[in-house]
Amino acid sequence: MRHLTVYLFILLGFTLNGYAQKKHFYLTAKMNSMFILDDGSTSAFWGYGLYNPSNPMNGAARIPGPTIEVNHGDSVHIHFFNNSPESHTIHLHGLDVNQVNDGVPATSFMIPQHDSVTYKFLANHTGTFLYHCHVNTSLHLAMGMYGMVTVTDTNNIMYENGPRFTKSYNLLASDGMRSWWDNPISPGPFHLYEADYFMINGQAGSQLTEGQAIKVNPDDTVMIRLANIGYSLTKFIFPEGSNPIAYMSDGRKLPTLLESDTILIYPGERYSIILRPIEDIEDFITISYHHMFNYTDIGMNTYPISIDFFNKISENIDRPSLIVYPNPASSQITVNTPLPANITIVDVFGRIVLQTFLIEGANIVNIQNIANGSYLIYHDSGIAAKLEICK
Ligand SMILES: [Cu+2]
Repeated sequence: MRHLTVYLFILLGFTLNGYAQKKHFYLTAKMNSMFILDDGSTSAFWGYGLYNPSNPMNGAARIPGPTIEVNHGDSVHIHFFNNSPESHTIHLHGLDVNQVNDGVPATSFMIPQHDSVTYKFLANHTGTFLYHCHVNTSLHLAMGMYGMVTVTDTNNIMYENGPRFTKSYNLLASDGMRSWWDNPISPGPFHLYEADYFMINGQAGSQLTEGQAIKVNPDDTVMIRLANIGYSLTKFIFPEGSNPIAYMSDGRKLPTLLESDTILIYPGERYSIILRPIEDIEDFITISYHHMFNYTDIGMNTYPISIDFFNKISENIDRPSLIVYPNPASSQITVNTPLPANITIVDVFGRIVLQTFLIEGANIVNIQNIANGSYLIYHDSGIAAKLEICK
């Protein structure tokens, strides 16, 4: 009977786990690849690509390597085939893997030319991770051997009891040194690496076009996975009113939410943010790249973002503003509204903490029962304001 109970628990566990399954990826490494730079010229690089398992020699590489997208609970198998003269590995950066699957040559093994291996791991944490080659890392990574790993909950929840999102985007920052790309045979010494080409998702400058814009429609809750696999410190600066909130870093929930329009990301770090916009925006996220020793500004990219926050009613009114004071507030606020309507106070998790009807003009709203923290006040007409509660 006890055995049956254990068996039932295991069975139940698998059922509750939902859609967990085996996911297979076929990744190759290539060294004689070419890609197009922002100025229209081409450059050599080394990188990862997908191959068809029926013909491992056919894969083509790209910068960054293909994103390994899996669901929480999946058992992930990466079948790696090295189609290049140098030895390589796949190091699963930030993922809980055992030593044999870690891709660090000193503690596991390298994959020589035309050899293959299957790296395996269980995607037991949602979040944003990276992978890169760990052979002569300074050179192989700078040559382009990296990519992103995303682990997503099937219900689009960031983590257990975390916020829900409806849409997500990935922004992977990286850099390169053109003289190394042109002549990878004698790049050293490694400390002379000076990045002079800066990318987001393998593209730079004018290659980052409107077509790739982050688009937020009125019903969207957008998550953005930010990561840096370059050798520079990156600074992501969001337009005012887009209201990014970082909930996770390095594949784990942050102990304190980070609410800032500027997010600093050091090499190897990742942040998962959700946008809680309070206005319409047609602008850019600015990504600046800084030297790791002296923090000088060495590069910049802009990534288009388009937020359609206002609902239909608001299109007919003359974009009035919602005035809230005092702010920060402790026990009550005055909300000055141009139109009679409902207001909804929402916390950073998107949970409604108060909803009340307001008349035109000044209204006093009691907030005594709301805990300290940051909130957004949405007005039915489509306007909104930030509110800090501090008792
Ligand atoms: Cu390598």
